[in-house]
Amino acid sequence: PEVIMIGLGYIGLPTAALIAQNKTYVHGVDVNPLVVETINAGKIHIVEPELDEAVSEAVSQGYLKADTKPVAADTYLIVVPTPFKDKNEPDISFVESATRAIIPLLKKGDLYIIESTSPVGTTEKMMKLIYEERPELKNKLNIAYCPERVLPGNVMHELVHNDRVIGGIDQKSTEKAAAFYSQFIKGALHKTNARTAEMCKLVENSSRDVQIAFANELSLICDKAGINVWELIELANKHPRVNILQPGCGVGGHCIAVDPYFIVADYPMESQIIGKAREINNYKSFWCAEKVQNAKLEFQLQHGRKPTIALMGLAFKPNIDDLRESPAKYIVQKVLQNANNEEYYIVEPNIDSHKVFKLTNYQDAVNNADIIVFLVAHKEFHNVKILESKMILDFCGVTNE
Ligand code: SAJ
Repeated sequence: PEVIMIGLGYIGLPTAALIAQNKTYVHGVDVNPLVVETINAGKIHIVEPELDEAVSEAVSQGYLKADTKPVAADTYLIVVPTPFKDKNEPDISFVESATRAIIPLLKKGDLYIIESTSPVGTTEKMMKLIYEERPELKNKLNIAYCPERVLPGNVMHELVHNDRVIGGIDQKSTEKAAAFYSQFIKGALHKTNARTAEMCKLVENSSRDVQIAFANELSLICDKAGINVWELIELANKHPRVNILQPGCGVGGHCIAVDPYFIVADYPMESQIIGKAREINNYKSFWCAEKVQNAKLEFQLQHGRKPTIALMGLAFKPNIDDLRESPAKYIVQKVLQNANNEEYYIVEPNIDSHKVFKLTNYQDAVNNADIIVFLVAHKEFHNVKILESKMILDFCGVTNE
C-alpha cells in the first residue's frame, strides 16, 4: 500500500475511501476486528450518505483493504479518537499508541500526518517520540498536522470541497503534506505550522460553541422578558453586520461540545469566554428539563390530572440518527428520571427502535399528548398541526414558521 489510515471511524473511513477512489492503495487499520471484517466485505459500520458506495467500490477494485495491524507504506495518517477524560484532561493515548504501532515501519522520506483533533503541541510530542525510538531518522521524516472540518451528514462532499489547513513541523513537511492532499482535495490548501493548525481546529469549533452560547443566553433572557427569541434573532440579523445563530436544547455531538475543553484545559486563565460558553450550553439542557418539570406541575394544577407528554427528538441535531452526546437524549433521560406516573411518548423519526426508549410515531404523539416538547428541529416536526388547547414547549424553534 501507499497509504496507511489508522482509525476507520467517522472521518478515517470516508477519507480512506476518497483516497482509494483516487486509485491509491490504502491499508486501513482499526483495533476493532468487526469493523475490519465489515469493511473488507465492502460494507460500512457507520451511517453517512454516499459512504457505502464509495467503500464498496474501493474494496471491490482492490484499492482499500482493512486490517487490525499496519504495514509499511509511504504515508501514514492518524485519524483516531481523542476523547476527553472526565472533562478536564484531553486523552491523546490513541494517537500515541497508533504512532507507536507505525514507528518500526518508518523509513527516510515518509510522511506522517495527524488528523485527530488534538491539544496544541501534540504533533511535536509525537515527533519527539518517533525520533527517540528511531534517532537515525531525525529530521528525515515529514511530519504534519492537518485537521478535518467535515460536517457529519455531508462528509463525502465536504471532504473534497472544504479548504484545509496544513501545518508541518517544518517547511519541507508542510510542502509534502500539501502535495499529498492536493491529489484528492479540490478546496484550497492553506499552509502553516503544526501548532497553528492544531489551535485552528480547536478555535473553529470553539467559535461556533461561543456563538451558540450567545443565542442560548438570549433564549433565557427572552423567556423571562416574554419575547419570542426566534423572532428577535431574525430581526436582529437584518442588520448587515449581525449574524446570531439559533438557540436550541443544548450543544451536542462529538466535536463542538468537546473541543473547547482542549483549550480551556491548557489555558484556563485566558479562556474565560470559551469556558463560560460551555457552561451556558450545558446549562441550557438542564434548564429545558426543568421547564418540562414545571409545565407538568402547571398542567396538573390546572386540570386536576396528570398530563401525557410528547418528547420530540433524541438526535444531537436535526435530520440525523446520531444520538451520541445528544442534549435531547439527556433531557429525555432527565425528564423520565423525574417521572411521576405521567404517560410519555418519545419520538425520533430518524431511528426505528431504541434499546432503552420505546418510540412512538410523531403524529400519534402529537395527537395524544397534552404537553408537546420540541427538542430537535427535525423536518417532520415543521408545520405539524397541533390543537390550540395543547401546551407547547418549543426549545428548537420548529413551531415558528
Ligand atoms: N447548534 C445549535 N444552534 C445552531 C447550530 C448548531 O444549537 O445555530 C447545535 C446543534 O443542534 C448540535 C451542535 O450545535 O447539537 C453541533 O452541531 P453543528 O451542526 O454545529 O456541528 P457538528 O458537531 O455536526 O460539526 C462540527 C462542524 N464545525 C463547525 O461548524 C465549526 C464541522 O465542520 C466539524 O468538522 C465538526 O464539528 C468536527 O468534526 O469537528
